[in-house]
Amino acid sequence: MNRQICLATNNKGKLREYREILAPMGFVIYSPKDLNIDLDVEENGKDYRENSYLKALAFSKLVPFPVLADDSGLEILALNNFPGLHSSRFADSCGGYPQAYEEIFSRLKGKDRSARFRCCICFLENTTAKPLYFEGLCPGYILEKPSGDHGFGYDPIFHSEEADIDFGLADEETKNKYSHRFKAIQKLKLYFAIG
Ligand code: ITT
Repeated sequence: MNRQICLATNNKGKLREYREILAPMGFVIYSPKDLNIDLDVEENGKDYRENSYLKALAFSKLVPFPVLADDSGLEILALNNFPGLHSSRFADSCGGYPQAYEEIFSRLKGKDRSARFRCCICFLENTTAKPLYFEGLCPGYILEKPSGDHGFGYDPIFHSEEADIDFGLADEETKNKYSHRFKAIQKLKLYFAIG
């Protein structure tokens, strides 16, 4: 497997995590910025898979490497998996993450706080290749108030059950042992028999 990969994301938090997880295995992860690509793909797929494929395909047309795209989100069970596929857009519509946290706290009053992060990776060797998908889940719950400022996105309001830590307090190494992203990457590694 070619160990030079373009990560089709404009999210710096995702980029950091992929590098941290894959660099020790000899992968070189190029960001769109590294390749002078300025592209914002419209995510109008019906689910995480479709969105990850849309992103992978759009970038694959522009780069000479295989592409990995990540579509992910926070799913709150009592809110019918909201914000889910719309996690990033929901934060934008609230005016930022701190405001999105408050909105979630108010919608969750008196409700069960179980939640999970979900990640779907699309690996695309080239524009005509069959896309490969790898998924991971990270179960936990929504905190009563923000805790810490590590990670990105909704990490400061999420407690990971498996890691038994608030992701906002977790160092990268800890989050990357339990996260939805790590689990999806593990499946990709198994598929390609990467040690
Ligand atoms: P790209 O599409 O450019 O990759 P994005 O941030 O828009 O960047 P998504 O559409 O996949 O990516 O939205 C994922 C959102 O889900 C992300 O912006 C966060 O709000 C949330 N999210 C996903 N994984 C997360 C994690 O590990 N920690 C905290 N929030 C996460």
